[in-house]
Amino acid sequence: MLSLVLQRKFVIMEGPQTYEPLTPEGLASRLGGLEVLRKCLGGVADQWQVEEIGDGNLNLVFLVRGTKGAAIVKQALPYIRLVGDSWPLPLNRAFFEYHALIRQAERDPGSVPEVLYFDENQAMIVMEFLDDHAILRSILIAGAHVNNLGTRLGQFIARTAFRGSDLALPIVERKSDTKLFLDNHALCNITESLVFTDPYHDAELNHHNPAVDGVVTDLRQNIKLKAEAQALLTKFVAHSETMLHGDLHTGSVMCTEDSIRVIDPEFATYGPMGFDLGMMLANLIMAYISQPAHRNSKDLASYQDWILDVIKDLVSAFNEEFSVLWLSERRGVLFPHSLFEDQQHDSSLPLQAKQREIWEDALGFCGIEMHRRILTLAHNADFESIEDATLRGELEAQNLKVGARLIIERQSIEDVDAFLAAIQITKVTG
Ligand code: ADP
Ligand code: SR1
Ligand code: MG
Repeated sequence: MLSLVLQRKFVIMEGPQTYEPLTPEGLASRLGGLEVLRKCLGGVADQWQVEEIGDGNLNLVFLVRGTKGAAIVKQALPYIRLVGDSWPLPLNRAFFEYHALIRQAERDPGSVPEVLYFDENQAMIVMEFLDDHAILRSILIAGAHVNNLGTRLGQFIARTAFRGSDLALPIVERKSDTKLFLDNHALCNITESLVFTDPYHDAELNHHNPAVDGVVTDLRQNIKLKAEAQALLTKFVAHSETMLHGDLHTGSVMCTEDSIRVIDPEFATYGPMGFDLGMMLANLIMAYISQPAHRNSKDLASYQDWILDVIKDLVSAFNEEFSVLWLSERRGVLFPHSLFEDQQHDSSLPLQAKQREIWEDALGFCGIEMHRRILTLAHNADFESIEDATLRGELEAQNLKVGARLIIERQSIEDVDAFLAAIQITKVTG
């Protein structure tokens, strides 16, 4: 099927080189001359073993192995892989992914795969192969543990949020980065429609389990909910505050038992600080809510408790790290020391207000993400892999209701304990 779409149908002239999708058969001859790849893989290019391992919605991902090592070659396609050529998508998403990866590496060293090479014309990034790592979503479905997961994710989100913003960056750099990433409008537009808007009406590519029809009708008739979802979208489009990963779900994190890396920031844009936090919380909650379908009754409670601990660690690491950076790296144009510390005036009041705003936004974005993963085009395996249709319907319904509650009540959910209480309103057992 895939090889059909790869047949030279998309040969696009862009600048000096001709864009052409890579194939497993042609990759070695096309990239064999790349010094950086030869060094990393060793041996001669015609002995490289190439496998297309992409399981994402958008791009080609090749694992290339040589005698000495391995590397990942990721290439954008001029359309959405999940849908096909009826939905074109610009190749420049690879450019934004590359720019986001190098900034994330600088702002939180060790958090992302190292970029080895970037070819803008071919929309191709060559990067470090995360050997032995698995996608976090599969880890959570399988019931495995990752040490330090919540803490590391919380630090990543805080560091990238803080260090990409006017709290930290020199004003010229922040403005030129904002300009650069706001050009990623095609991918932002997917988020704007598919994530924020489509759950709340009968959009063309939507699909959902008929077992949740009743809940879906209620959601779509709830004017307050739709208004709040649009208020959150307004924040997403109009609050260009920091460089976001933009698609930070459990499928964008790869782990071993002791290592945690974030991948796939092609949706990077400038947006509100609570967005990545809310997306990640939503995906952890969906892992939690779907557990009764994946665990036996002996392991269910302890594994769900572990996920709750991960969520608590994440929120507390985010807040701690953000506070540390507020005190130690606040060198941007916002909340300058000249107004606070230099006058022996405490800056913890504006810090708390900022953290409160981020938390409230995050809860809202969290609810939206919980809705779109059940109702629009791109569902997630946490629910999609549940074979028992009745149980799946019950869990999806619970997920939808919790999402609505988070969106509507976000201003009164004070802290992580109140948040965790809200996600446990309806218990469904396996
Ligand atoms: P897409 O943008 O299409 O969603 P991803 O960047 O999510 O593609 O990559 C698809 C899959 O390829 C991931 O789920 C993962 O299994 C694998 N992958 C991506 N990057 C790496 C990497 N650096 N090391 C190992 N595997 C990777
Ligand atoms: C049509 S793209 C659907 C989803 O896949 C990506 O991974 C993003 O999550 C996007 O919303
Ligand atoms: Mg992707």
